[in-house]
Amino acid sequence: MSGVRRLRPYALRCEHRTTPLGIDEPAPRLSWRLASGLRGDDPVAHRVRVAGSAEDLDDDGRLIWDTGRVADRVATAVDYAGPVLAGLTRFHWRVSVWPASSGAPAEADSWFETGFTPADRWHAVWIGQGPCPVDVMDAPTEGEFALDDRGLAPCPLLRRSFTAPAGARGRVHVSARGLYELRLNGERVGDAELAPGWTDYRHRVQYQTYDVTALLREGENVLAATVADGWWSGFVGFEPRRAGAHYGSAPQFLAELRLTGPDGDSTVIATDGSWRTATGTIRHADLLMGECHDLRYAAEGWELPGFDDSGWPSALVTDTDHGLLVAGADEPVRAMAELRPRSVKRHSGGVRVVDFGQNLAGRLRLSIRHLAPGARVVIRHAEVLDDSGRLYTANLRTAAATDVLVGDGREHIVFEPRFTYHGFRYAEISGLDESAEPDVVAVVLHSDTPWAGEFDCSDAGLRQLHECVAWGQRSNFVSVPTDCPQRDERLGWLADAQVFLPTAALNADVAAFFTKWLRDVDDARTPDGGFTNVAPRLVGVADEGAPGWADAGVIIPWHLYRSYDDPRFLARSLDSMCAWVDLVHRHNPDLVWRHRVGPHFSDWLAPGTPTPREVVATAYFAHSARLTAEAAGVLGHRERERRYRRLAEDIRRTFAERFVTSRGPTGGEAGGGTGGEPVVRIAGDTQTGYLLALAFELLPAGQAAGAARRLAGLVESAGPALLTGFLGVALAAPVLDAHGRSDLAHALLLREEVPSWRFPLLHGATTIWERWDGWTPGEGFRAPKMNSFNHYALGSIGEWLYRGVAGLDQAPDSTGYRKLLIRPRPGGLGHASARHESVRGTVAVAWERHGGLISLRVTVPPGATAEVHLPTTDPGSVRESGLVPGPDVPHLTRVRIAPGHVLYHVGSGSYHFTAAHPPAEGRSGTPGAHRPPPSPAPGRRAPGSYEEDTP
Ligand code: RAM
Repeated sequence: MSGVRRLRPYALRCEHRTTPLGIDEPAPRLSWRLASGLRGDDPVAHRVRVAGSAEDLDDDGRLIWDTGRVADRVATAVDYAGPVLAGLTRFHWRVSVWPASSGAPAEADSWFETGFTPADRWHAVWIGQGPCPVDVMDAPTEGEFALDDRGLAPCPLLRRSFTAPAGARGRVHVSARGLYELRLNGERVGDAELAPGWTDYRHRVQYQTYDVTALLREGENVLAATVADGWWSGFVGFEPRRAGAHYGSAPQFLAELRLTGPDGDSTVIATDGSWRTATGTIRHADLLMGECHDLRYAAEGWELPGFDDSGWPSALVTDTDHGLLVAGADEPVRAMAELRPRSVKRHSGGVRVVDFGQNLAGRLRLSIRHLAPGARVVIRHAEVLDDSGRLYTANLRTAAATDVLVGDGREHIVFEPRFTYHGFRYAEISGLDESAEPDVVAVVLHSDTPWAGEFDCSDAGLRQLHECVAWGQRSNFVSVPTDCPQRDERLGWLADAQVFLPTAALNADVAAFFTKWLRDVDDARTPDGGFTNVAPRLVGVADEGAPGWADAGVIIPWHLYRSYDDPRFLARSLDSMCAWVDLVHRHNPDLVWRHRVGPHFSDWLAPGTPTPREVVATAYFAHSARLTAEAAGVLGHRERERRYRRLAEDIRRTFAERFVTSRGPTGGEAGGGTGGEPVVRIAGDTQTGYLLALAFELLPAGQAAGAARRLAGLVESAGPALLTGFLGVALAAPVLDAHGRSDLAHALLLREEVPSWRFPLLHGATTIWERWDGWTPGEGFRAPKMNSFNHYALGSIGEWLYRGVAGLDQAPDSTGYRKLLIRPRPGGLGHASARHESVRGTVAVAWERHGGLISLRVTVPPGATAEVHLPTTDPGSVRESGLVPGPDVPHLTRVRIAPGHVLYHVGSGSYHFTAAHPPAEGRSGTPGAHRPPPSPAPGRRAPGSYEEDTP
């Protein structure tokens, strides 16, 4: 077996992040994944040690915490439970994992650094510019883009110099009320964009910690910050009565640099009234409106030592409170990829329209030569073009999404806005030299959620659908999960997030991202205990949580717990979950949820007959009550578990009494009972009504099959097509599949007319549209007031590509992929494969049909098991790695033979099954406008490239 790698831990994480700085969780979770090249190479024990240095990990006498050897076959994480961790300190840790086979454990080391603890005192205070910054303002000229009218102000610059000894080490802790970019001696500190990220700044403000040792020099050093309005004081959302300045009126900054000299002496350089301030080239920067750089205002060298700032006024100390500062719990937004133009079209007046071939969230980087003093380059952004090939921007509503560069005559400029982002595929650039070829890239920005999923199959359309879903995720995970990245909205809508989470958590590791956002969800809660519709909460956007929206406060922690095997998602949310269910109950004692429904969005944007609102609401009420009971059960809160289980049961019964009728058994009618089954009808008789009732298991015993038949009938008679909106669509394929109609789920995926997923793809979509019919050949663009071409909600189908088409799933009672469920639904496809980097290790499935055989490859991580449903019509034909699977094949047991498949139970490791299988029927490829994904610029990771530390 030489060359085969044995059991080993990899991908060590602290709080779901790789070597994070600034952990302020007192009991951080330390986790690892497992890999092995052998079958059944499972762990039997683990040990975690924590020490103050890497060397100390080897010395048991110097450990800070030691779990000792813990006999455990499944755990891949521990929550630190040693002595209180000192703040602002690096801790090293080691995990040792013992395999069953031999005595020696496999080990891996990592580290994390703590942030401020209650025992650590901040020295920094909040600073900003005085109320009347000395500034010069040009009057807008005729025809110019006059964003000044919107009250946007130049970005404050803040600087302070200090001296450092040779060999000093430094950590800087940085935050802003607004957005910041910090430089040390002219070099960028860290690579976070749009930091410190969006939270409800009335409740908490994140700070980030950076290691700046490499940027320090002996002698004079300069900390130089630029701050911008961002979510703090800029435009956010769509509410005209409160379009901007939601939290404050001007940005503020806070930073604390802790220097440790070679002799161990420490010095603190912190923001205070001694910092100097001015304004410079950035004349305004706003998330929705865009950014303007006027190089004529450049204060050359202001970020470098030696600059004379004696003429700059002192910064104003705006606040000395540190109570709301928290360490950032997520990885920040970063520039994750760069795309080069696919085409550049010239229009009159030297205007170019650049097509990047991909709808995305980000901004341009433009390299420009010879821009005369006062000459302006204007960049506008759009997702789509109109019939004349010009930008269609009506759907951006009030978001100007316009960046401007004003030249000062210098020879070469690289222009990239720093405090804005746009949702776009196309950019219109005007003001460039007629003859110049624009040297431009699109910089893709999103929260750095390590990519953790791959999906492939023989159908180009489904591959493209997966890509569109993935790009929708990238474009909308920007500090918070937003609905869309382009118009004046970009809000953390709760329903959009809950329907998309199952897809998102397969595509990427979103554990840290959602850890942070669940705090926003919690901060947003109304005084009476209600979850809201958006988080962070925004004045002017209806607070009162709607059914399916507010319920995300219950659904999301539950799904995260299942995906990441981290019960703290539930522990942190349980009280709020209970409060939410109690609140709905209080207002609706008869258990039909019709009061305190907020704006009741219902099955948002569903075509066709609306589902009765009480059906939607009451189904969600039952679901939330049940998940709350489950969560209480996991956490061992027996009394609560019983209470909410009883409530869930009562709501379920009420749902059935009020909304479900059952006649029969009869036969014959469309969608009705056959074979003695009752005819089941749910009030409103809509697809979504049946989907909710079936997905949330609300039907009395014996009625599910009848309801599923009716659902299938409704889907079939519509096309087959879905007539569902945001809530229903997420449930469609999983529910049809669970009731034996994976064929219909496949049929929906093949449909090319409105409403379908393929229709937009055939008309050039590169991300999922907000509306099934956002554009049609007959009608053109739909309602510009609400028509995004980059909305992930309808992309919730992405989950079924992994779980259904490829067959990569976990059992209903499994958490963190302990018990895999491998059950491909080939439909008419020739092959499909999926891979997911789970908290336990790599899970992979690949199946292929060829020459009357199906081949199924499965990878099960150490410590996990799998139920493998091998689709075959001939159980006798099954081979595993060429052998007849019998008692002599270890780690593999045949459980049963069922119609159409054989079920095996397998242990960890890789398996290769083959069996007789009818050849693929139907299409395995789709004609139409399918295109390869855009290629990244050299030197960048491919967008969504697989996480780096895979085994
Ligand atoms: C719109 C967006 C969002 C949705 C709400 C109800 O503003 O489409 O996605 O959740 O409405």
